[in-house]
Amino acid sequence: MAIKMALLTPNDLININRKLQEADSVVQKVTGLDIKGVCQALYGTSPLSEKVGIVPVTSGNGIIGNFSASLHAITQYFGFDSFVTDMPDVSGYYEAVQNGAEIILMADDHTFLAHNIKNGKMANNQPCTGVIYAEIASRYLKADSKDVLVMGLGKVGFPGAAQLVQKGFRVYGYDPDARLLKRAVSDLGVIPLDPANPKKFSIIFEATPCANTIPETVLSENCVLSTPGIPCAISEELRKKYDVQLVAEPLGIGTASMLYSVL
Ligand code: NAD
Ligand code: 2YG
Ligand code: MG
Repeated sequence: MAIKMALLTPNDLININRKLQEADSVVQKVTGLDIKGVCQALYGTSPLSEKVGIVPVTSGNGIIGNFSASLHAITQYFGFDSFVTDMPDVSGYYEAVQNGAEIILMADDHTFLAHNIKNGKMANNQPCTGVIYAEIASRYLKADSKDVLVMGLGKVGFPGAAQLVQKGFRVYGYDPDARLLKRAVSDLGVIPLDPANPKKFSIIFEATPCANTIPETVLSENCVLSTPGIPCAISEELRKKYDVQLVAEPLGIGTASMLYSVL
């Protein structure tokens, strides 16, 4: 069975270093911490130049141009000692371990993992991405209340919503998939957002593969929108109109969360 999923494209990853630096300065402005600082606070860890082996994987839709090179740039940015293997797949894994990798990073179409083969810890990109984007949103220094909106309650959104509930926020949520919305209500105590009775938020976390998922009715002036979703949840026009502080980056923030979580 073919499962529809949103894969990265080489174009999403162009200028990854610049995108990461720009995201880092927004995170600093919003939270007072940089991405490293948020990861450290979240997991209580910090890198000591751990050696990371990045293994290209050819299965399914195959190699994504710029993916391994972007992981190489991202891991260096966060203070890891990383390399991309020459060979892909099983031969690449063998090469990574043979060359001293302590942490393996690799992805097929369904799973992007970090595995620390020294301490046994393993991380999955989807929950790690949800948790870090939610954590960044939750640290908004100028939030006007404990109310947050979560748009999209799938593989990334649900763990992010759980993080916000665990931190004591009042979490409003919406997903057009009624089963997912129901699960978030019953498992997490999420309050369903009533589209007929909208409310304004100063903190919004979005995790959907769709554009324009944030209606004007929920935006407040200078609100934070923390979103890993591709394409972006908000139009440039609405972002400007409400002076929205947008935290959005295609790969680096989620990867940092995975790596810090396995240290
Ligand atoms: P998913 O399919 O598991 O969940 C997405 C959810 O969004 C679905 O439940 C869907 O019903 C919901 N949705 C669709 N339209 C909506 C709308 N208008 N309002 C509210 N909800 C809506 O996908 P996922 O694995 O959670 O990934 C979400 C997005 O995050 C994708 O675009 C994915 O590529 C991206 N992603 C980015 C990073 C990153 O580092 N930036 C990392 C992982 C995933
Ligand atoms: O090794 C390669 O080049 C490919 N096998 C990588 C495949 C990655 C597929 N996953 C995605 O595109 C993302 N949805 C997950 C990555 C998180 C950042 N959005
Ligand atoms: Mg990211």
